[in-house]
Amino acid sequence: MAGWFGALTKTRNVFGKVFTRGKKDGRILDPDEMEELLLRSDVPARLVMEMVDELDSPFRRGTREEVLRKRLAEALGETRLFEWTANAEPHVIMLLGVNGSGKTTTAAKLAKKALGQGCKPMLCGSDTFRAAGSSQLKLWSERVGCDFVGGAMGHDAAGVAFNAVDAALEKRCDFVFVDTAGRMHTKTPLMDELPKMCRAMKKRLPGAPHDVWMVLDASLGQNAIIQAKQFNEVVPLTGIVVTKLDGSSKAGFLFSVKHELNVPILFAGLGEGEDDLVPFNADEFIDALFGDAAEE
Ligand SMILES: Nc1nc2c(ncn2[C@@H]2O[C@H](COP(=O)(O)OP(=O)(O)O)[C@@H](O)[C@H]2O)c(=O)[nH]1
Ligand SMILES: [Mg+2]
Repeated sequence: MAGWFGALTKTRNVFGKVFTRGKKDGRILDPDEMEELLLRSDVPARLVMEMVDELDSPFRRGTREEVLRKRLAEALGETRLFEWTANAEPHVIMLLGVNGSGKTTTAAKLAKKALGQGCKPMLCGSDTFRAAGSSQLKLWSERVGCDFVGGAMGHDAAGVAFNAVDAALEKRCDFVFVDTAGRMHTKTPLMDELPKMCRAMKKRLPGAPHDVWMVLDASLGQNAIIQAKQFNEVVPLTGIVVTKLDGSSKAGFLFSVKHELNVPILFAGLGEGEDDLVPFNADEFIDALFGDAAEE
């Protein structure tokens, strides 16, 4: 299983230079150089300006690394752990995002996690937009060993979601992970399908979907935030799953999530394998960004 430190190599290569290889000719980076590095890893500009000012201030409290860590930790906010509990009724979690962000893989990884916690998951393949959309998740359900309800291409996604909740109630599942078709946040008809799916699930199980998680591809950096804001306007998000942290040099965008969306980051994808999903942990994330860079 991939770990934080290995996964964040690319972002650290940019970010970590602030302290390690950032000492040019034996001197510490000047504020402009530091600003450029932080911006390159997609740390939000507002935060970069504040941090650089503070780092440079004669009234700075603590080492520069301490100041930076404290500011970054504040920007991330407290780590929120998702609780895996067996439920009297299925807890329905809908996964949204643009094409290729990692929704299907994440649904499978979550089902595997639920099984590992002694819970009974159901996977719902409601990506009826593409021929392989639902069958891809069906294969995953066979691999991880859990129930599956899906629909063929062209089927009504809301109907598929309804059927999955119905089956999950009957089979007494603890969780339903509803994989959805990838959609661009700018395409109105497809975006309109999301509230319709929610209404369909609610008809069968009041309260469903209990959670709506946006799956964000870390390699998109700040663009991922723009997408999430638009989805959030159509269906209010309750959590973020960040994928492909392992391939991204722009993981600094995560420092925008609390300020821009005020939604917790719950899980992080650190690789393609079914076990490469870990609970998001703010301290581990920040530690992995700094590496063993020590300063002053
Ligand atoms: N490296 C890496 N690849 C991932 C991760 N999550 C998903 N992928 C890959 O991203 C691609 C698209 O994933 P998929 O789940 O089909 O995206 P979807 O279109 O949102 O359903 C696949 O090749 C996945 O293996 C991750 O955390 N790390
Ligand atoms: Mg998919």
